[in-house]
Amino acid sequence: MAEKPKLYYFNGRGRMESIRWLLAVAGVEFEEVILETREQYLKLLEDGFLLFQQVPLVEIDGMKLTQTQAILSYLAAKYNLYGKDLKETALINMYTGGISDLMFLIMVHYFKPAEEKEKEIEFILEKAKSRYFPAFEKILKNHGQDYLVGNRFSWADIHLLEVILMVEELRATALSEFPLLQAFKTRISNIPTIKKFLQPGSQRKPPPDDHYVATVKKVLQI
Ligand code: GSN
Repeated sequence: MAEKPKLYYFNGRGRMESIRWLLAVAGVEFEEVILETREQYLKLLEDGFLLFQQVPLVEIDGMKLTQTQAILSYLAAKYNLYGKDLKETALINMYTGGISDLMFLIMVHYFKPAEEKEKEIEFILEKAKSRYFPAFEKILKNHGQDYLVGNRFSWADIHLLEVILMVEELRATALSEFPLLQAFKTRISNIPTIKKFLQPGSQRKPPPDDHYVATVKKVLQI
């Protein structure tokens, strides 16, 4: 039997969280190596595991993969969540690219000084509600299917649900003007592997706290 994928990252979401989501939703068990110290990171560098001296790192199928996008594309293709042809894959790339841009805004705001955070949250919510959510509401309306691409479940659906939940953590009412996204959220959350991942005790990480931010800064010396 193939070994379980091994994920090297901090004990928090960051760039690894979408990888955890994809694996969990595909029903794949994975192991995690949690980086807590500078020494662990330096050891990975010394061993030549980090091509560009960066994490996330995922050991899978005899490869040591870095670059989040490359890892996600590999997993999406491997687990049949990447469309039925090149055109569907292009749409999935376009949709997930936009979602990742919004996720990145959320991810980095946790690292901003406390006095800038409120303003940053308002900026993120404004972008979500005026740019990203209307785009996906329109896609769902025009496409008229349960899923974003084709008529089957894909990585785009997983990624959209992940970002919806991230935005709702910042403002619980964020979806109030987007009825199709509300229905999408309910539908996708009920897919058995997702339902399981959303329950306590799964490998899903909580929103970043001060300890997580301090650990990342300490390990990377940033
Ligand atoms: O998407 C990717 O995996 C890369 N294009 C960027 C990865 C990256 O920036 N990793 C950071 C830590 S995770 N969060 O942002 C990292 O390892 N930074 C150390 C460094 O020296 O760049």
